[in-house]
Amino acid sequence: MADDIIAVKPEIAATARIDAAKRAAMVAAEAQDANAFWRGEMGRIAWMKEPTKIKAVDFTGDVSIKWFADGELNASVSCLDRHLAKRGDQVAIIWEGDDPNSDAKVTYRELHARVCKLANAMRRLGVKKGDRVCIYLPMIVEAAVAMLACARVGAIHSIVFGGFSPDSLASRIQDSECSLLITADEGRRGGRKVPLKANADEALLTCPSIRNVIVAKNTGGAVEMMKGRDHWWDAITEGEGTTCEPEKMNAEDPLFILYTSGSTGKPKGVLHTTGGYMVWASFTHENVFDYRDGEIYWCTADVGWVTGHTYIVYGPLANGATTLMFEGVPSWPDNSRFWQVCEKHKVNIFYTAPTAIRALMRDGEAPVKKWDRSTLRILGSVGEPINPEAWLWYYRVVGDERCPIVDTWWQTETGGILISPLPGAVAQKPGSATLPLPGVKPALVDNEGNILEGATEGNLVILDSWPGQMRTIYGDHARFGQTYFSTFKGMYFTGDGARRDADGYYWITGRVDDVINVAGHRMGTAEVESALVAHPAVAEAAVVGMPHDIKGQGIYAYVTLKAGVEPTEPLRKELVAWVRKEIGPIATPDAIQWAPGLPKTRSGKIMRRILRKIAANETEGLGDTSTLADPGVVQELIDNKVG
Ligand code: 6R9
Repeated sequence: MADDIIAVKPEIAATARIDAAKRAAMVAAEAQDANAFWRGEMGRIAWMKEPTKIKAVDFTGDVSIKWFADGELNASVSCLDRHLAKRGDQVAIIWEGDDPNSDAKVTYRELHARVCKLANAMRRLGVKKGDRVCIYLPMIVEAAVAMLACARVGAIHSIVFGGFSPDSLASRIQDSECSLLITADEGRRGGRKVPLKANADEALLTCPSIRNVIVAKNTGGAVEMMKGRDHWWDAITEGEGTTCEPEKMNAEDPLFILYTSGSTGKPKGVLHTTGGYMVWASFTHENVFDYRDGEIYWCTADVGWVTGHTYIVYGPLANGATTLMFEGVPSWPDNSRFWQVCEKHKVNIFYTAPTAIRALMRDGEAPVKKWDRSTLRILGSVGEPINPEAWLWYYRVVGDERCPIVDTWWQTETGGILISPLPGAVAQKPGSATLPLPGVKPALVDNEGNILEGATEGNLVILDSWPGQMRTIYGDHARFGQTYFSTFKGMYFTGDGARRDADGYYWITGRVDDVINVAGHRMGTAEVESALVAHPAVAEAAVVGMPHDIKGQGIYAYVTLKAGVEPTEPLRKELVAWVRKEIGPIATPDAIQWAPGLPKTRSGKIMRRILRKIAANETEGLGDTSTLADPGVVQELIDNKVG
């Protein structure tokens, strides 16, 4: 089944922006002269001063990545101003609320005015170019307005997902010393309320850099407002004008920071700059989704993740698209919500995560089939490997075998899609992200960094830069080089493993580092471990991913309690709740096993390889355990495996 090939249908190739011949020509042109190729693509965004320099990249030494370095622009102009003449009255954002009876449409002209009003208010509060602004908002139009208003005044936004805890919010604000926080009274998800302002108040107890807070009224729930610090959005923007001079930004000035998990330490502030990111967002959104004027495009991600940044806001708006923003969840009020929204708003392009597909698959075809999906043309997948079974269900049941599926592999660090089929050009294989986009040069290397040829499996690296690549880790350029360019000298290391088949297709096999992917959300096992050991009853903890039918991976924690503490069911529940509170609900452990001891080498290193195998019930081939300080603990853990 995994070897199925679904050829590009002739009628799709005939009308697509890119067919196989065009793709081949693009790949060849970029390989021959990258500068000329990207000079040809840079006109897809609006420049105040056109760049004369295109690519200046060095993956060695201190690592320096620059694109369009002498160009000047403002990202909000590409997303708003330049569309006004032609599409001022076109809907830019369709907002669909958590409550199926609430929705809204915002035209490009209205969006431009709202962005300018907020940008003016921000300037009045003293926000200047280069300042960091934290955004902690639910999926409401204000989130897009806040992002673009930051871009307008040259402030660097740092969005923190609304599901994160006060602690997680605080550490992100502290790391980049944000001076302004933009939040809402409450969020809504699946019929429940999320106390965003209350969380923010708690976080701000330890965030002295924040001078002002702007609060959007969303649910109308009661919140505390601190005099002098907190301002209602409506009040502070009320008297402001609907035009605002855009700050002139250099192409390499930062656009945003987004924190993401790595294998060690605290989350890293991934920094993206303006010119290259915008070109990449526009290029990939248009070509991967074969976007056509007038189409309704829906990406179900949250703006708190990179997918929301690039494929709800910057890419679609740069391309003058109508982008749908959804506040709710796929399972509420019932499990046909996605398809009901597709019918209601006549969605043409639908982009979601495998975890959602797997969850909906369980309920069979009826909830899908009862809604009209005839407007759908392209389906997309992102966030984790999609298993062939889920792929085929998506293809057959949701897309009626009519819509190509683009399985898009990329990362927060890559800014946009790197490996994906182009719907009119590349035959699909269920479960494979297929081939790199023009200009992207993946390779597989062994653990010594030797490049492997042909059909093989190895560590996925990218050999050369593309415009949307991250430029640094905020405030820690040394860690940037260390994390991404030192494992395999002179290559960008993705942290993923992959297989390449005889057709050159890539099959991502998952992370090869200590990052786990739970329902498409990236998490460092180290973060969950440090949350656990912060509990007074816990002496030591080791966290690994375990296979999970719906979420892809679940969180499995081995916990050693302090001497004299009894392992009880109430304590287990308390620890689960503790981690949720420390990090956020996405980090809820699926299993906690009491471990009187953990398998360690004689030098004291926890043997995670063994713990992963036990959690996955793969206890046959545990490999050599003779080097363990105490080989007896392994059998103990196997005998007491949870679930
Ligand atoms: C965009 C995003 C990145 C990690 C990445 C990989 C996994 C994403 C995938 C995929 C297989 C795909 N991943 N897309 N694995 N097939 N189509 O998800 O960014 O949150 O940074 O996660 O997600 O493991 O390394 P991010």
